[in-house]
Amino acid sequence: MSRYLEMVDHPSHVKKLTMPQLQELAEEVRYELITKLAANGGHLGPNLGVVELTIALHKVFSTPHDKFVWDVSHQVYVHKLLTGRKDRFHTIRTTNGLNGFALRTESEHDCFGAGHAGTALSAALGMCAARDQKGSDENVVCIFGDAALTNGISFEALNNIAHTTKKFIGILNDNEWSIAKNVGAISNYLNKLITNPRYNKLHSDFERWLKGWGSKGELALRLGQKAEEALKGALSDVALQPNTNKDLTDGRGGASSSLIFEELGVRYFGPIDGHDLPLLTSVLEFAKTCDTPIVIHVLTKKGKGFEAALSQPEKFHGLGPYDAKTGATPASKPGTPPNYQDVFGQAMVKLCQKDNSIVGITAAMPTGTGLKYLEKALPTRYYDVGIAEEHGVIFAAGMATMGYRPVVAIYSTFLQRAYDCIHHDVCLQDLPVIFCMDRAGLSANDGPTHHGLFDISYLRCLPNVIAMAPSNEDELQDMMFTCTHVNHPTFIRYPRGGGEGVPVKDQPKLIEVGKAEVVQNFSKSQGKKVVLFGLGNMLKLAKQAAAELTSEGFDCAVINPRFTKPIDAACTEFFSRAADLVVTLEDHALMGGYGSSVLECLADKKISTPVVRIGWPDVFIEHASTVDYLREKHGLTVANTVAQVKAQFKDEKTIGLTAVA
Ligand SMILES: Cc1ncc(C[n+]2csc(CCOP(=O)(O)OP(=O)(O)O)c2C)c(N)n1
Repeated sequence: MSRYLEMVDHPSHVKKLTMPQLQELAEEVRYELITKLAANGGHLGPNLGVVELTIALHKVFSTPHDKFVWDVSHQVYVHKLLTGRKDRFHTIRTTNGLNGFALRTESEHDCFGAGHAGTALSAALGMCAARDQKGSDENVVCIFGDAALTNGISFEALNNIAHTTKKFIGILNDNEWSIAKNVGAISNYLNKLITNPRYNKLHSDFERWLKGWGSKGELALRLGQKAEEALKGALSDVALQPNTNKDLTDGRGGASSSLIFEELGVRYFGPIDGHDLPLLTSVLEFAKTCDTPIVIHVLTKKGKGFEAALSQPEKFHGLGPYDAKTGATPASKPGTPPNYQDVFGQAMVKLCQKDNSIVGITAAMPTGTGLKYLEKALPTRYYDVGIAEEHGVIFAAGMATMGYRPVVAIYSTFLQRAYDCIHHDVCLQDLPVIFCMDRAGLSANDGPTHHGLFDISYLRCLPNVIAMAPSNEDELQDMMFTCTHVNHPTFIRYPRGGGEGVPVKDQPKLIEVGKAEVVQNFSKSQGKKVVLFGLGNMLKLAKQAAAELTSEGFDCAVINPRFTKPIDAACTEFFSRAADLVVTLEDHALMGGYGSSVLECLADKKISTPVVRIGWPDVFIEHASTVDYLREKHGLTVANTVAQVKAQFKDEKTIGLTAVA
């Protein structure tokens, strides 16, 4: 079936194909994406949108010599298929399989890894600067989405391009969608560009500009004219419509234009149809000859070629398994506990209905965080700031100074972007911003870019922080309610996916700040005393380990610490003095995490009880099919906890009434 895809084991093979063959290849790639991703899911929609663009890039440029820098890099599946990874493509996002993002260690064709948005323009510009320093001749092509463009770093890079290099090729892949619909003034501006009659004027400017280049300009002009000819044809197919809207004037006598790019010293070219292969290849050929920074505005359709994905761009941005024919996704099994994100979203609506000072803020993740419930129920209390975590956090700080209780709903890993804002704008001013950190723990299929394993460490060193982790979904709601009564920055971390299945109360209750919950006290049996502090979702594991240890003669206490800052020093001291061994369990990096805070507490109080810490080791944890696989591999299991406890007592003859195994 896949006649041409079969032939492509290296991008150089793409160059050998004729235009009709490339068009066939595009169809085959689409089929491959739709059918191979169905089993495990993935970023189907964005990849269906860049099929022609990626083929054209490989037709015109030559990786690994030339560099493709993809923003977020969730749209590199086609690139993977064309760069010698098609035989492993079905393994993408699974244990030991291909990573779902660009990964330098995976292929020489992946020159820059990513997973977080907004990094591509800076990285590509750095590569251009290095190339210029070396005097080498690589083309550096940066592919960034319309939502990635709204990110602050993208603009920081754009601000620097013209005075850093003469040769920079940017491709603005505009499909009008972030994960949800793209928001904000930049998004509106791009829409104006698409529908702007001034476009034609720009192209005559462009011609004049090319003529100034002498002999090199001649070639460029020939290619440019070819491209323009093709463009004119394409434009009617794309979105160019006469623009009669007076509101779109730009204050300079013309309609709103591509001035943002042009004023930044970057030539703007477009918009062009991103599914027209001949057009794309000729425009990219032309771009190759440009000795001035250039941005090509490419219009694509997220989900192109698959009806279900076209009609539901948000769902098909990234999803689990689906039916390759209909796009239907399996319904969750009856009795499945609700996801934390849904409990969060519904609790937000309840809290906001009772307290007018509470508002919700998301950085382009209304569905992933669950804040979409608030958007629907109380739209005026909901803010989507776009992919702009730093801005979102400082925006929240601003609102807090005016008496509001902003709740920043954010993934743990994306909050890293806003670290200085947490420090300088929220904590230093001791403002009551509430951070609800979803995905605090593993995001197994995504891998290291998305695992939220560092927030306890990076927050715990900041004064004024109050940080906590619920052990179930009801406690999440209680913690949210509690945070609305605390006049300091508060942070709640909870994992991806389902809760524990406990009922969520109608009315949340206040929790005492800094107080742990004693789940199980020592039984005063003869056995060696082990206290297990199981943080957040690890409380369940602590209970299971305690049950097993108890059956082997140990006397166990189990604590739900609730707070990672301040930790409950009195409880920690009491149980650690009483115990022969302390065990801490956390779904977080061991380095600087909750266990470290217990060690510090014990050191300060001169308590010499040994401590076993269970958590993630000091490496970036890889991606895998399941959380369970990674927990097994890295020892976050009941079996390893029990084994480590027993190892502490290996020289003892008995641990109570039973002999040590
Ligand atoms: C810093 C950061 N915040 C949020 C995200 C989550 N995220 C992944 S892709 C995406 C939308 C990207 O949209 P765009 O750049 O337009 O590319 P498209 O998916 O439309 O091709 C978002 C918000 C992220 N990866 N990084």
